[in-house]
Amino acid sequence: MSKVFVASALVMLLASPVVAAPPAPGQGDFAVLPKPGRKVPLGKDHYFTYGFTQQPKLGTVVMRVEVFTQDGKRDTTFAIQGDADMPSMRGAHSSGPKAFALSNKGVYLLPVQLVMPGDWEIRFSFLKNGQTVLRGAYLFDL
Ligand SMILES: [Cu+2]
Repeated sequence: MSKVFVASALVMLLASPVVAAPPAPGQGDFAVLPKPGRKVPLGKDHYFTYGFTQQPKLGTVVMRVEVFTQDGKRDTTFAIQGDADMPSMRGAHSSGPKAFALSNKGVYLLPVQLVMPGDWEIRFSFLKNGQTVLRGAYLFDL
């Protein structure tokens, strides 16, 4: 890895925007999402937040997504899918795309199986009226 690459990667990290970044190598058309807890634009009229309900650990963890209109009203009209996998062993533990379930409070929830330590990725697909609005990936280490 060259010094120039490291320096430019560091600059990109420090200047990381709130909007989803362009896809990283190996991410297909899934944009790399901002950190959990941030507001992420979702189409023109919505944003969402996401994050695990607890610090992730080996076993079953729950990913939580909340969607809001730009003026802050909760929106439950999207269909959201999540697919967990390890990028370094693509396909070895893939859950395949699974639908998030809507809780009574209008929170989207998805149980995720984290079966070994290492690098993980959750790919989110947001659909509205059958159309894909956003595809984003959350990368983290366990
Ligand atoms: Cu693995």
